[in-house]
Amino acid sequence: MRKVLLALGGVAVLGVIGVGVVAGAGDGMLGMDHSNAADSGMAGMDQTSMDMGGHDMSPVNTDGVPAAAPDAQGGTTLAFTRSGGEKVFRLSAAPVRWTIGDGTTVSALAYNGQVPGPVIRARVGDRLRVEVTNRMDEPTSVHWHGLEVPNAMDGAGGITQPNIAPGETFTYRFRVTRAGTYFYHSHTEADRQLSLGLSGALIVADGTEPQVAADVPMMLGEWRVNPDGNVPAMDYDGSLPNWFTLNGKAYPDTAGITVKRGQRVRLRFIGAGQFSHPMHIHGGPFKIVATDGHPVPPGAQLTKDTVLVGPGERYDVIWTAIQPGTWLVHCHILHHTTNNGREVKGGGGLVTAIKVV
Ligand SMILES: [Cu+2]
Repeated sequence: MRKVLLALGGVAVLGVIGVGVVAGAGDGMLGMDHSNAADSGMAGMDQTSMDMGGHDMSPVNTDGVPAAAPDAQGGTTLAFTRSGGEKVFRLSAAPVRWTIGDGTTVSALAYNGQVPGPVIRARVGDRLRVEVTNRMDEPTSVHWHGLEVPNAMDGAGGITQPNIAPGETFTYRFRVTRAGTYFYHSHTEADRQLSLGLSGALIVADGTEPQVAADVPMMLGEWRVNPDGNVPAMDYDGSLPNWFTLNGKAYPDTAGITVKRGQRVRLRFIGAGQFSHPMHIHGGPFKIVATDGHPVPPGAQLTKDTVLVGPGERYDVIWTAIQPGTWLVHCHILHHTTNNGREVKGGGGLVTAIKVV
């Protein structure tokens, strides 16, 4: 609710520039005091649409929901069966109590009980059938971010399909036409559901990818953990994230990577949350070989040591292990390398390491 007010306030300011700016400053909008904005009765606000906006900030109800094992990993490869020329995958969305690490457990929404959801791996030309069952008490849908699918399969809840009601199953069918790094996520109350864990990587291969010793999807995400529980992390006061996760875990509980000197690592950074993360690798540069699922021609590949990964973006980078040692991979917004504001064993949050032996 509060976020909707902020957004509408912004529209009003933009729409009536002279008056809007003065009114905004005067009524506390610039100070982000949303209560004042509500009281001021900003022009153009539609109470009904605000209610329908329904940015539900409540924690996930996990009463009676078993906790995943503290060392359970998200992003495991999703098994499939074959039927009628299709690869059949099954996703089930349900609440889970998920340990993000460093002794902290959140109430999350998860696909197949893990955060992030399992990785769907496919090959160009595959026909996919993904059966999505909603085991939550709120409606949902699944969007295939970056894939070119028929409109009716696009998963924009309430736009291209009715939402999947609690207890129901919806079947998505489409053919994958391009190799690359994609992800799937809820597109119903996405502000809430994606922030609370409903996303997973989708990797399409065509056999022409550069060969590497380790190929690692890295889903970047954020959490707002309060003393009495957690709520969706969003970009406004009161809900700013204080925990940051790489594939559903905060350092020192993030999974590391081990390769030999001279070998190459492909990291597939996926901006799965609502914040931007400049991802930096120690120990040598990397090449950006693909962006948003599109290969970068060799002559255009930037050599860098930091890449800013915004929400929704994917960057595939290839890093070569030049020297032995433990080389950090981390976000360079260093607040994002803390756990609730503190460092543990040299970092927190969006930190992992490549060990070169
Ligand atoms: Cu960051």
